[in-house]
Amino acid sequence: MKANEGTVKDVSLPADPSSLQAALESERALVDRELNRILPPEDDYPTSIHRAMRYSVFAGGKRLRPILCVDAGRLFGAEEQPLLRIAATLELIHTYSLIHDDLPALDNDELRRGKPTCHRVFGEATAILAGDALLTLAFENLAAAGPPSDGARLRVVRELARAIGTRNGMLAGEVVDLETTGRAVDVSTLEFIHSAKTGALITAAVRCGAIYANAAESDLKRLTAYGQKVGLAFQIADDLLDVLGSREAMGKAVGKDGHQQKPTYPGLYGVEESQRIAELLVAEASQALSTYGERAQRLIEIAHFLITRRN
Ligand code: GRG
Repeated sequence: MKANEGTVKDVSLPADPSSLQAALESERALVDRELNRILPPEDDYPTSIHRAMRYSVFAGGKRLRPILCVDAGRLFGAEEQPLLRIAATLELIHTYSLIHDDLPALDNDELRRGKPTCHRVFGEATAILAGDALLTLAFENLAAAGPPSDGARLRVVRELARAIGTRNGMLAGEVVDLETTGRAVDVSTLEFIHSAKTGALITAAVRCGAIYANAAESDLKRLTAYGQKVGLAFQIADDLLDVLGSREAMGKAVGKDGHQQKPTYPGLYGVEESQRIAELLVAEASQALSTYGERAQRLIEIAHFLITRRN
């Protein structure tokens, strides 16, 4: 993102925030029902790992990645139930990354989603295994028989594996984040960290919904632009919340980026300019979907919500 780019005219105003909240709540409930269906019951042997997996998945969470996947799939007329299966998979992967990110060897956090972190409740060894198990279950779930078609499913598997891997994916972002902590970084390194660590999975979420719906390459290109811009804006908002938010609202420690000397947008640009960049990215993301008109309204509203959220 170039901070000095011109302003892009927004294509759509966000609708009434309370109606968006209601819609997000109902989509969240659908995702939770699917997660409950997919996850092994707590009393399945060996129970300790199944309890830990369920504890972290159902500790809360906005379910943004699944919701983005569902809304992108709906834009191209996908059927709901198989779409939910892919959407739930995204949340399994996201929760794995949070459990591992919170471990003593990484961020060493005690609170996540307003509750004690997985390793604080179940011990470090079980938390590592619970993260591994969620990641494994995610791909088992995708590969399971049933719709979407084999071709679409294979594309989704590849898309997700790449999004969380070491070449521009989540792991790449995490590694560069670790290696640059405490050091001055330039804008392009910071943009790489944020886009890979957070943006890649968000971009994959919208792309997977569209791939499942058999969207054309030109549509995928537009959704990729939307996902990349929204993903970066989301992480900038996360950086800002670490400075401006509260532990109560966030459900996790705040102010840690500064203490750990992590590279962040507010650290590099200051608060106001970071807010401006996030807003510009959201306007550009909305613009990328302008060709769909009203049909893309929900995705545009979500993009706005992501940078105005309180947690
Ligand atoms: C294999 C050791 C090992 C690590 C896995 C940890 C990791 C790789 C990647 C970290 C990725 C990460 C935690 C990025 C931060 C993204 C972020 C802003 C998370 C918060 O997302 P929200 O706000 O959270 O959607 P909720 O709780 O609402 O789901």
